[in-house]
Amino acid sequence: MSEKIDLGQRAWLEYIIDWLPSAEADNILSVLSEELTWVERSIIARGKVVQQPRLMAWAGELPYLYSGQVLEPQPMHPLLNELGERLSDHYGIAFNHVVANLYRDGRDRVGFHADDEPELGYEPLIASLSLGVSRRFVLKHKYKSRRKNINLKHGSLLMMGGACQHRWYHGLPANPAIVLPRINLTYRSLRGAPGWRAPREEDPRKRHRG
Ligand SMILES: O=C(O)CCC(=O)C(=O)O
Repeated sequence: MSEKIDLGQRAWLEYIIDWLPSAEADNILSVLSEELTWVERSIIARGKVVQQPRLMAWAGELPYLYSGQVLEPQPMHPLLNELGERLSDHYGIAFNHVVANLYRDGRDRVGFHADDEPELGYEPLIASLSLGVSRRFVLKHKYKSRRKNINLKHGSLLMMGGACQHRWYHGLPANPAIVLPRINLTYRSLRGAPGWRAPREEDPRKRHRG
C-alpha cells in the first residue's frame, strides 16, 4: 500500500508501508544486526565533542560528507547491495550510497537535519527503509510552523523527494518507553565526492522560470 503526500512547494513524500514482506524484513533485521560493523561516532555539537546517540554503518564507492564527518568509501554488504538495486530499478536512479542507523532502544535518536549536501544534486531523492520497532519520524518545515509525523513501520519505505530537503528538516525523536531496536537504511544517489557541485542548468527554480 502506497501513500503519496504532497507537502506543497514541490516537496513530497511517498510512504509504502509494505515495501518488504514481513518475513523478509525479519531476516534482513537479523542479518544486518549481526553482520554490519556498527560504530559509535563522535561529532561536534555546539562546539563540543559528543557521541552520536545511535550506532552507524555505511557503504558506497564515494566518500560522503555527512553531519560534518567524512564517511570514507566502504564495500557494500551483499544484502545492502541487493536492497539498493531493487530501489534503483523501481525509481530509475542509481542509489550508490547507504547510511545504516541502529537505534538500540528508544533512547537513541537523530536530531533535526536535512539531507541537502550539494553532492546529492538540487532536489535529491532519498529512500529510507525501516526495520524493527516502529518509530515516530518527524518533519519540521524550515521556515514555517508546520510539522508532519509518520509512524515508520517494520518493512516500510519512505521516499523523500522534490524540494523536501530544501524546505523541511527531518528527525527521529527519543521515546524512552521503547525498549526494542530499529535499523534504518537511508539510500542516496551521490553525484560526486565532497566538493562536487551540480551544474546551474539543473537548478529546478531556474528550469521552472523557463
Ligand atoms: O532513522 C530514520 O528514519 C532517519 C535517519 C536519517 O534521517 C538519516 O540517516 O539521515
